[in-house]
Amino acid sequence: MSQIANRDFKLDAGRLVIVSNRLPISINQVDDGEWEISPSSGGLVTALTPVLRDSGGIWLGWPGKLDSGNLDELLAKGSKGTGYSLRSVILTEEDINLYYFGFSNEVLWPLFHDLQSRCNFNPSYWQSYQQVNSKFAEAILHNSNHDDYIWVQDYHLMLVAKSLLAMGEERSMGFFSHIPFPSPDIFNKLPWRLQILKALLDYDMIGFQTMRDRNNFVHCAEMLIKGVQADTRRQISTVSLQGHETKVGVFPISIDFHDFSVAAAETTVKNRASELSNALPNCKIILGVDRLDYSKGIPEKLHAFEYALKRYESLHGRVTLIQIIVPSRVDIPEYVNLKSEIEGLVSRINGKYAQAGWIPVNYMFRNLDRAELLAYYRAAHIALVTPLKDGMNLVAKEYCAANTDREGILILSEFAGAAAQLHRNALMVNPYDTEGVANTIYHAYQMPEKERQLRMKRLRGSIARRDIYWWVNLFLRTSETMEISDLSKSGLN
Ligand code: GDG
Repeated sequence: MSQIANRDFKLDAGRLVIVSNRLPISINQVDDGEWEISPSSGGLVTALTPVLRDSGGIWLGWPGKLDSGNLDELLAKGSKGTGYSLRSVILTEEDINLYYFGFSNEVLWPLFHDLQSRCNFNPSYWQSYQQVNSKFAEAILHNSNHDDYIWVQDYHLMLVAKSLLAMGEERSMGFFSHIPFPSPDIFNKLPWRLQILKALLDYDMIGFQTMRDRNNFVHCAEMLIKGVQADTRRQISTVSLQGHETKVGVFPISIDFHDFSVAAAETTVKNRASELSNALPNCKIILGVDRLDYSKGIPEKLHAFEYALKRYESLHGRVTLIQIIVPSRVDIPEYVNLKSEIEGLVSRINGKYAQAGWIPVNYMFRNLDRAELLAYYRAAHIALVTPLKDGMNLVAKEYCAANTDREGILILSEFAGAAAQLHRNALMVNPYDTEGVANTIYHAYQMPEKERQLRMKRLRGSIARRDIYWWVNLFLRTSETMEISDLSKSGLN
């Protein structure tokens, strides 16, 4: 299987140092006041673990809000058995408010998702963003040496390479952007656009999720920075400024396909999926799983579902939308308003269309455990993944991986990064087109088994070939010495 072949990467020399806003751990205070720590178990952590372990690597980030005198001891416990160590960057309450909630989530997040009217360009956020990026650079300086490869994750930390250089230090550094990169028209609105672009060019390599993002970045650099030279003729572009060359490539992130597929096939998950289906007799399940975020297009999805019920009476009593929303950033007023808007829409739809024995929208606002999530994926006839803009969207890939009986249909927004890879076999929609999404729901509802199976088989094949291990290997290999000819063999094009 290709996913096994994807697991064989080793760094040539030095250690791998992963840097992210949060450490991959969860910390809870138990009844007696003691802190309990456990490693997180996402696909990214699983895929990075072998390379981190083989190189004796380090993961560096903010441990979260905790008040423990024994942080080092706690972190040693948290990484026990993983083969790598955890190092903390301590952030104050003010850092979190200004750098994280402020600059990262009220400036960069909305702007990079093309939602500039939601931005709050508060200058004190920018000050804090610079200071916190310097804190991360200092932590890298103290915890790494010249042979190490430093891989920085995501939009919270775009200035880290620059901050390190300002300290007179150099490291080999790569950056991966999990979120989209906007077009020049939108990026230009950022008051600190030049500083951010130039700082990104201090990395040796930058990875984006899609060609769209990479092209946007290169266009922004060419338009805004005097003296920049870009070469985009090859799979991996280069952007040079004042003698420093940055490789810029496309590395679509993925999931541990094999693991999802095997876990979804377990008897307990299968039985739970049957229970969920049996609880809704004669009904096809349409599933939405989204973090509470305005970029995910949840109200737009509900409008489209409502429109489908209005236009196609034959759907009444025959489909149920199960919408799972994972609580997120609930300290930000915009997210609280979004939650109220969603709840208002759910109650309007149910108030209008519910009949004895049938509720059109089943709404959950909570975290499900993994087995329960897999059971929902398995039970769903249709997944409705309609972000207004998304770096990738892993839910789309997870749904397919869990669909071991190949019966399901993926309806996917053309503005999700995943669309670049999955558009041929998913049903593609424009999430702003209420009528179009409603028609696609009806089309999916009626799709014959043979077509469903063929589409799902192809979706699964393409996700299995380019799983999370493929992603880690491709990024790290490219950052070392990989030649362009090798890249085409790796299936990026
Ligand atoms: C950012 C980018 C990019 C969801 N509900 C539950 C649950 N989840 C898990 C899913 C999935 C993850 O959360 C959501 O990932 P997404 O990719 O959909 O979205 P973001 O959180 O916005 O992630 C995104 C990603 O980074 C990676 O680069 O794809 O575009 O925005 O893995 O499974 N997990 C559990 N219970 C739930 O109820 N256990």
